[in-house]
Amino acid sequence: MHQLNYRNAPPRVEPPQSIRYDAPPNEYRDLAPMPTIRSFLEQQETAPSLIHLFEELSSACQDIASRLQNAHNTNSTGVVENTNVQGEQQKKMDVISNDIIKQKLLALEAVKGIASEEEEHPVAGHSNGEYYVLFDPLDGSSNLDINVSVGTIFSIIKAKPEEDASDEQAYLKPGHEQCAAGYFLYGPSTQLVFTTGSGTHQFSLNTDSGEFELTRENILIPNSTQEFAINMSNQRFWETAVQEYIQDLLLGEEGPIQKRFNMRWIASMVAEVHRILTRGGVFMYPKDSRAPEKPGKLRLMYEGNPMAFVVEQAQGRCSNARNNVLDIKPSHIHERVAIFLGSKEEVDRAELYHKKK
Ligand code: AHM
Ligand code: MG
Repeated sequence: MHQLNYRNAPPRVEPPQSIRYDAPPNEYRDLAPMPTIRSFLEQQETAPSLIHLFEELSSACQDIASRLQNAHNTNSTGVVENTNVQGEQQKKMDVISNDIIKQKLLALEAVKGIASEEEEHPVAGHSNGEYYVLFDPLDGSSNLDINVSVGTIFSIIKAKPEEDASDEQAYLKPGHEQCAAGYFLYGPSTQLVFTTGSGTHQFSLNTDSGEFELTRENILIPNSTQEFAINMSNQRFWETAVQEYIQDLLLGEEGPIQKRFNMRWIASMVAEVHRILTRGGVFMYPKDSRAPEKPGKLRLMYEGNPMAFVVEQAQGRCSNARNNVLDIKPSHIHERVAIFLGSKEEVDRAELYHKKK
């Protein structure tokens, strides 16, 4: 019988500060058994109720992963008739994924309530539950029809006994109050990346055993980068500070930043964040003038806060260009936020361009 000895695995070496295109090696591949979510969280002395919640969420997302694999065979791609609360076209898989997670979580005694990007209002669960779970069931779903990676993003916060879980006020806590957050990435393989406040870790679904197994521990985002991600087609709608920052990135070694930059845009936030956790980079979805009443496209509670927690625990940064996203006091459950996330040096620099204005 092999002992669980991943704590003795070789220490993680910070990747070089240049662009790297290879994923770091899996330091745990020769261990048997490989650490599972449960064994890993037990080592971290995570509360049993939270471990159980993680396992149930993982099983829901495993279900979503297999439905995605058959989505083109089962006529589950494409859109449904109605739009969601934010007036956006819902994909069939948005609705299916939302229902799978909602049903699984509301069955748990530990869950006091849920809030979803696809639900107009939060839904109360067990009155004695300890946690609220907020989630974007299928982020980047416009990529589904073209078979590009999508993901589920989640944020877990502690609930208080006196709170009313059907009232959104109970959920409106700043991101630094999250007790766990992460995402499931449905790509060539299904991966779970999360933090409970002590580092950011990656598990990969072993489709033979049906287990998520630890494949990277204590992920570190390099401080500097030569890669950025932004939807350039919105350029004319950006604020001047963003215009100037991107222009200087494009000037490369001939501009004030004196470095050549590469650009990527997958239009799937989970995949972009995953790339940044793998080789560094900066991802931006700034405020723009297309919808002046909204401070950005992405949602604070389902996208900004959880990704900010994951990235900060990997030594990166996440800002709305003025403040740390985790410090924002939300005022609305579906609130939008501008996002500048990733390698610290570039997020700092983006903030500096805004301060100068
Ligand atoms: P969604 O939650 O409706 O899927 O929207 C979020 C997605 C992100 O995954 C991605 O970064 C962004 O929207 C893409 O936006 P754009 O359509 O401007 O490329
Ligand atoms: Mg989303």
